[in-house]
Amino acid sequence: MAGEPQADCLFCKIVAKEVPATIVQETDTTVAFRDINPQAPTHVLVIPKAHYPDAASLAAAEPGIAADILREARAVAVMDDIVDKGYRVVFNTGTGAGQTVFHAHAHVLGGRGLNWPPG
Ligand code: D5M
Repeated sequence: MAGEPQADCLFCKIVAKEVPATIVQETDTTVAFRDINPQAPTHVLVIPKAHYPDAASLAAAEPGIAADILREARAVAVMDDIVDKGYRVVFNTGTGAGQTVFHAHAHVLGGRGLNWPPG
């Protein structure tokens, strides 16, 4: 069923604490943890506890939780003191855009200058 944990999903296992992660924030609906392969001094993933394969399907089914993700992304930036310098929130959506884990997640990146356009 939509939103239910998936047995073969890495991020569902992080939500369930079956796989360790450096969790920095947790709410009723979201978990934020440091990316295992950081691309910037701050590189945190904010995910819904519910399983949706990407941000678009999350927003369609649970717009309130999608808003929670954006609010928590900002809270990460405040926590890591990167708001003044600027930071980026990225939802890779689809294999062609670089998505490798098919549980919706926002990348929160900052702490260094970020180029545009991204690669
Ligand atoms: O982003 C998926 C991201 O997930 C990628 O930047 C690596 C990260 N990742 C993968 N496994 C882990 C674990 N175990 N802990 C923390 N971070 C992890 P995508 O946009 O799908 O390419």
